[in-house]
Amino acid sequence: MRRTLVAGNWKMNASRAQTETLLSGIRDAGDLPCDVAVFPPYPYLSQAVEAAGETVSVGAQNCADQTSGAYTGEVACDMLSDVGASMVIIGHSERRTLYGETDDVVLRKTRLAIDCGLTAVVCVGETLEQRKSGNAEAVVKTQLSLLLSELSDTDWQSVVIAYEPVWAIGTGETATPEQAQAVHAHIRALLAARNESLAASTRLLYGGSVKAANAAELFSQQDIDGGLVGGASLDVAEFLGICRA
Ligand code: G2H
Repeated sequence: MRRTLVAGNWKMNASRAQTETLLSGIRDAGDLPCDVAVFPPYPYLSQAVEAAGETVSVGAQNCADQTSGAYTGEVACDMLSDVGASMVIIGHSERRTLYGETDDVVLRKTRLAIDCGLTAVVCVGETLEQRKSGNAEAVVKTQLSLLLSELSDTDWQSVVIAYEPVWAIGTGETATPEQAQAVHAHIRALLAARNESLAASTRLLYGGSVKAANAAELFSQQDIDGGLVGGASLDVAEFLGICRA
């Protein structure tokens, strides 16, 4: 019942020309055996929405935790909806680490995204130090706890969770399928403790150096429903290879 989702997080990369190249490449690939989404930087969202056609979803990499007003440099969720975006990444580890996003901020942004009709792709994951000290699952549980206590079952229908171990992001080091599956199973169990059908329907993506060469093994794990792909989403052939995995 959970269709695989492959989502390309372009981070602070691309240009108008690259946006066109990447999206025409995905479009020209025709039917893919999964849902596909791309997350370009803000300036290219409208262009991406136009170029994406019906089958590729477009989302932003971040949103404001306010609705409007004197917040210089911020972009509100209803602006994202207004330009045709349908998804938004929230709480990526780069935002948590570099811009101080807390679990409170993540909850506020997720709430606003859902209220604006967006699907929130909420990222969680532990650092290497936390993994080495045996706390990976506890860290993820803490990062999810506000969402589990504050969002309604209906809200959860608009949430995708991306598990991204910080030590595997952009490092070329990927969690083994077994390591990733263990944390995904833990996340699904947390959801099940709240509501079994929520656990069965919520998509859990793995992120962290996903490539065409490792995607099939990761995606074949029982609780991994696709990937949030960074570096490899900037190369059409590689990204399509992941989609076909
Ligand atoms: C993790 C991922 C995409 P990469 O941040 O969100 O990036 O695939 O480059 O590790």
